[in-house]
Amino acid sequence: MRIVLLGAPGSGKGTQAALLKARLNIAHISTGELLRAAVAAGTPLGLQARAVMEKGNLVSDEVVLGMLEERLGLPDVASGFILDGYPRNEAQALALDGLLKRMQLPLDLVVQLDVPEASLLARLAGRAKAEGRADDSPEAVANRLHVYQQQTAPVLEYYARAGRLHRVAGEGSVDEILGRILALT
Ligand code: B4P
Repeated sequence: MRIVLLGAPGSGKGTQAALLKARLNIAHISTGELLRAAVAAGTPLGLQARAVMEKGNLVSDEVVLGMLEERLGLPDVASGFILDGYPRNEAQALALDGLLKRMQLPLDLVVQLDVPEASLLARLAGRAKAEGRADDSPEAVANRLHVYQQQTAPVLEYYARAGRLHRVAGEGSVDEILGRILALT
């Protein structure tokens, strides 16, 4: 099973992807996690990405695509994957279609976690307190939501136009939401 999980910052993508990985025994590929790992390791890519991420902006398409292509080449992808945090703009959606076609890995499911903005703000404020992630500051969160509306909302349209988008209500208990996604698999 190959799944793309879309949703605004704080919509629960990371949370649900971890559960889907365990339930479906497939790889969890989070571009945000891959970038945070590069930042923590201080690689050249990480040094470049750090300032961009702290402001809540998107890292360049070229960098993220290269990172994703490398990740999709690892053996665990053979059992399937959940892609969490990619694509984030229309260019990335087109690049993903091209990449997966070339790799002969067609998608089975595209899911959007739908969460009202007030809940997103409350969740991210909670995580800022609990984890202190640099991009959960109020300024960065406001920018991330703006970037989502401007750049990522067209990705939803892209998949909806092709009749491939499944919307799932992203409020309720984590298990309830997991059940809604699993019902689509
Ligand atoms: P991400 O790591 O993708 O971060 P995110 O959008 O905030 O989602 P996240 O997975 O963390 O939140 P979640 O909803 O799980 O991206 C971070 C940055 O990396 C981006 O801003 C960008 O700079 C860069 N980046 C990543 N991908 C990129 C790409 N493709 N191109 C360019 N740049 C890229 O969880 C949020 C909170 O909600 C948690 O505290 C969780 O516990 C809570 N929560 C989850 N489910 C809940 C529920 N049902 N009820 C209540 N709370 C819940």
